[in-house]
Amino acid sequence: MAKATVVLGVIGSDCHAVGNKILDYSISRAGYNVINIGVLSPQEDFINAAVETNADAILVSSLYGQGELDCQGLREKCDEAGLKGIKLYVGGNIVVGKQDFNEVKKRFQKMGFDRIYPPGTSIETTLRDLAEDFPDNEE
Ligand code: B12
Repeated sequence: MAKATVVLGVIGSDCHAVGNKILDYSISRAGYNVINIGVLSPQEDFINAAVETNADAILVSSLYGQGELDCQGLREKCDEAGLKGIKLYVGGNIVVGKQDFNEVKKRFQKMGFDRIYPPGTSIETTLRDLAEDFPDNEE
């Protein structure tokens, strides 16, 4: 495998930009090919970017509390677009308020997400999981 390609963005009507910039910088520096579609991104933009770049993973951020609605159907749309088996990660503040994260995780797993992160997930955790999922990534 050459460099793994990851599509990164903030889904829906969400304009929180700081985490997105940090993820872009850190994941790029760690040797991945990052396609950053930025904030305010509809599901279709994630999918089109992943198809165009033959991506290995989609990393969705959601901070403003509407993540559960915004992420509905993303896995099915990926399948329809020929992105069967693409890794789907989601993180940020993905639900409204403070909820039992185990329950939140189960709901997002049911929606087809492979990795689901609680608020405040560190860059180190993100990079460790990427390295685990893409062990052959070449820097
Ligand atoms: C700054 C900020 C804003 C700014 C954003 C400016 C900008 N353009 O970026 C402004 C003032 C515009 C704003 C607006 C709103 N905000 Co605001 N905002 C924040 C605040 C204070 C900080 C966010 C931030 O930058 N964090 C720093 C970065 C580095 O951290 P991060 O984004 O969490 O990302 C890190 C990790 O989470 C992780 N990560 C993130 N995504 C992913 C994805 C994956 C796959 C992985 C692996 C990891 C990962 O890695 C990142 C880097 O370390 C938070 C509170 C907080 N302390 O988090 C509230 C907060 C996110 N906002 C909140 C809300 C409600 C809003 C508004 C809806 C308020 C309103 N009623 O208008 C609006 C939404 C506007 C919109 N359309 O998006 C709530 C969300 C609550 C919820 N989820 O239930 C929060 C949590 C505040 C709160 N405690 O209530 N906000």
